[in-house]
Amino acid sequence: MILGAGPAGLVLGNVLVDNGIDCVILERADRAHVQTRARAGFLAANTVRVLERHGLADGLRRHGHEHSVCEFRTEDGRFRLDYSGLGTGEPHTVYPQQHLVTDLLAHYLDAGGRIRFGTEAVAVHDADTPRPSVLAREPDGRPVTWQARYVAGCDGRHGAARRSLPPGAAHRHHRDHGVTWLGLLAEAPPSLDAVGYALHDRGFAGHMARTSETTRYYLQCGPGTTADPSPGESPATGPAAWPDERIWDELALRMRAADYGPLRRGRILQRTVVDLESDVLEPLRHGALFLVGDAASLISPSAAKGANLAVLEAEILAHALIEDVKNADSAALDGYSARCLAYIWRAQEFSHWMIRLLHAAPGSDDAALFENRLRRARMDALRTSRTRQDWFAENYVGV
Ligand code: RFL
Repeated sequence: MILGAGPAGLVLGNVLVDNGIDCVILERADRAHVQTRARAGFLAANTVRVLERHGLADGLRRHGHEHSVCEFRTEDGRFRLDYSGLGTGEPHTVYPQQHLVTDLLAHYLDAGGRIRFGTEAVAVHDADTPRPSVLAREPDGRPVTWQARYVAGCDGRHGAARRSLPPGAAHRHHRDHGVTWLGLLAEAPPSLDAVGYALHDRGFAGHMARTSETTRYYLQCGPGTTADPSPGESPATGPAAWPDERIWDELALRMRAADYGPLRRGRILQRTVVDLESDVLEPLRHGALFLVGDAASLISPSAAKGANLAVLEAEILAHALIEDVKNADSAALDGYSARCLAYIWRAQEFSHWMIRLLHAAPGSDDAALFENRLRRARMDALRTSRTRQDWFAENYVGV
């Protein structure tokens, strides 16, 4: 039984079904919602290899495009890194997550995979007994209980899998990085041929291509900012504080458009408030319940790792389940948690480094001044040291 039809659940479902293992996916949302939820877009080279290995990469090969340059804009000027010529020499593939999910779903259904849309998992019961089960709510609200030999919790950070862990079953590592971004999707072509990272006294701004007609932008904003209207919200932090015009003016200022070229403006299609947080559960297994993707660990989008980890972990779990079910060999299942956590902590470490590269420490006391001098030196090393650039490229494009 798989909870959730995001990248993790669908990669897992596809590999299992293609290997003759029966499974059912329970997905809370309807199909249209799942196929239009815009989130990630930068796929690491290893993610593309995983998808290719399982015949899941046709769409991204046809419609995705390679991307390999990032541009940093700071008070000291700008510099570009072509990371496909550094580190492991690999580019990203840009392919919107909702298109990937659409492809994965089509492949899964074509292969005879079973999925229940509009069905919310409520709780996983008896995961540490020989008879685990999932209590779910059908689209008409009726409760239903599914028996399963194994349950893969691919239902994200707020899903039933995490909630069902009994106290003490896992340690939760949590870090709030104290930075908030307004995540924006603009109906506008990309404004530069690179991922743009702009550091400015007023805060961070980021630019990431999605398609020829849409671009994702990030704007560091004040803590407490909200994207949806709420009763009693403050005019300074509510969505009304961020009309399209203010967003574009602020992006242009922080990205130094006057010096480096104008931004191509358009309608803002989506505003999401993203608090930069890290959250890792350890271990990722409780009896028959396995945590995968965002359910296992949450990572800030500063280094674009979340969807990539989800795909990687799903493949690792799929192979382990196949070994167990077909060959009665449970060694890989026993090693699932430790193996994935090694990747997760590497990604967390790099993401943490990126956060400290891209954001000024708040305040003007000695500690903040010291941190900000370190940040400037970090950027300077990235600008001038080939060794540091190789390290950056390897971690930026890898998982
Ligand atoms: P998902 O994609 O959240 O899918 C979980 C699915 O589970 C369903 N669900 C339930 N179903 C049944 N019962 C329940 N109780 C359920 N509760 C939830 C949900 O409806 C959903 O369909 O998790 P998954 O598969 O682990 O995939 C993780 C990725 O989606 C996530 O890490 C990335 O989107 C993060 N991320 C990025 N990652 C990258 O690798 N590269 C990027 O460029 C990138 N950009 C981003 C991002 C995340 C963003 N947000 C959402 C903060 C940009 C943004 C703005």
